[in-house]
Amino acid sequence: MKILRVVSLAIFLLLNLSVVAQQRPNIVIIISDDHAYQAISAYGNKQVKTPGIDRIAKEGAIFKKAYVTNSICGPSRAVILTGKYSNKNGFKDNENSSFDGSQNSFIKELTKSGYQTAWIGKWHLETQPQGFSFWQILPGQGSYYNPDFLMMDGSKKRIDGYVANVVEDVAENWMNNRDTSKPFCLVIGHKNTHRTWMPDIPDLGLYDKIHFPLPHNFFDDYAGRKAAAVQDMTISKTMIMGYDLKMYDSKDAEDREGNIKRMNATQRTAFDAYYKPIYNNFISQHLTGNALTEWKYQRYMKDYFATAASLDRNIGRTLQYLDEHHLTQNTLVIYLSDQGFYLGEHGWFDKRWMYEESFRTPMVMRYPGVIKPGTVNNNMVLNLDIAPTVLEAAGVKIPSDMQGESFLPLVKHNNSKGRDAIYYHYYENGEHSVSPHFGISTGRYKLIRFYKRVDSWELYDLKKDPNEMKNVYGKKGYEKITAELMLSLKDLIKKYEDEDAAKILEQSITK
Ligand code: SGN
Ligand code: CA
Repeated sequence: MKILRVVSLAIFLLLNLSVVAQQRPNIVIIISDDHAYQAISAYGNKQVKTPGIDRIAKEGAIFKKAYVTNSICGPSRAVILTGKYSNKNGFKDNENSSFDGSQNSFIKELTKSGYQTAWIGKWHLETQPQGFSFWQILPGQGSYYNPDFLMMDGSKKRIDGYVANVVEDVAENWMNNRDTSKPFCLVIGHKNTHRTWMPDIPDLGLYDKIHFPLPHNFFDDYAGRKAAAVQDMTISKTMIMGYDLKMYDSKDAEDREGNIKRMNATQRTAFDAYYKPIYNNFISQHLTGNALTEWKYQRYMKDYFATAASLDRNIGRTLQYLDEHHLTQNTLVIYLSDQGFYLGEHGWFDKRWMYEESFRTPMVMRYPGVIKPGTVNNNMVLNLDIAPTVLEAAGVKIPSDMQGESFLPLVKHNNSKGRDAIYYHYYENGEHSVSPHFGISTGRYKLIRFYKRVDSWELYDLKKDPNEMKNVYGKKGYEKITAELMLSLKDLIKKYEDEDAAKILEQSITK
């Protein structure tokens, strides 16, 4: 009798444990590369369609004020993983940093608590992933066509096809073979829409009929903004006709291009059949000056949006996979980019700045039963907050040294106030010549300190000047707000223990 009771108690406990295990949500985080919020229909773009991303927003929440703490690829991913600013996780820039994988991450916390965890696709943190049940990553920036992958056993594997499709295939294959007795956390890292914006073959020409209007500050003269005046990221000067826009004057030149060289014969034939007539037409027009720059902008937009089409389609595939495997109801899905991107604003492509287009990132999140469909969130949230958010959803204690804050309460109770200011620090001082800078944004005002390349302060009133064209630092009437922002900036620097920034501030005060 006693044995029977012990056995039934054990069965009862086991059943309950498995129910608890089942109740912990699965987590799918999709991170794209350089995908601008301006490029998404849910964020108001009327010229392109992004049904995959829009579906997440419609069935969950759209974050209208999601920002990054350091607008560049590797650093952003390191922040997402660790929930810590670059000065704490050590990965400050893409040029000299290499990620210390021995430090803690939300993935390690999830793995420890019984989740199956995987990272598939773009990683870009130099060192190998640590603490995952599985990973299969693109080396460095990865390739659009027939990408190579680094495998867990140290080998390299080339997979035929277009990168976004292949990454999704690998992700689905991992989900098919996972241990279904455990909840899972899968990060899908897409290469799209990184430079050099190479669309999948069926998407070539997708937007050729559309004329993209120039942003009204396309011909910015950078007056009053020292750092903007010395950058090297304009469509007019920096964007390359061959490498970026695929306008090659000879087959030899095209053959030398690594991204093209790796295409198979079928891909190359289709690619050339699309770009050659565009090249011939371009040559016949003899464009110069602004007309040439505007032509480059149209080509940039057409390639960029066609590359984004495949990203969105594969996000749609992930959602469909969850539907077909009855996982939708118990899976939290987050889509975000590693940062925002310039689609011609200020005449630019690329990212890096604390100006809105690169500082802000698209972010949508679906969490059935927790987030009301159609939620529009206007709180200032950060990529820094992903780690604690995911841990809270998984019921795992958030390590006290994580610097982000879970935004689950903000989306659960959509009237919560959230932060009143956010802190930013960009360190790199190389390609594209963007000066290192740090600063504070309250949503209404933004105070930026540039250092190293240029030494200057900028202040913007985003209500009066949403496109950040008029630096009002030192202008009459802004003394009070400048002093207030300076104090808050100091507080945040202290809070996040950013010693580099603290020193620079101190020096500028004693100067
Ligand atoms: C490459 C690109 C840059 C880009 C960085 C960082 N040049 O260096 O345009 O800013 O990546 O991008 S390229 O000639 O190699 O395309 S990030 O996505 O890794 O942040
Ligand atoms: Ca990026």
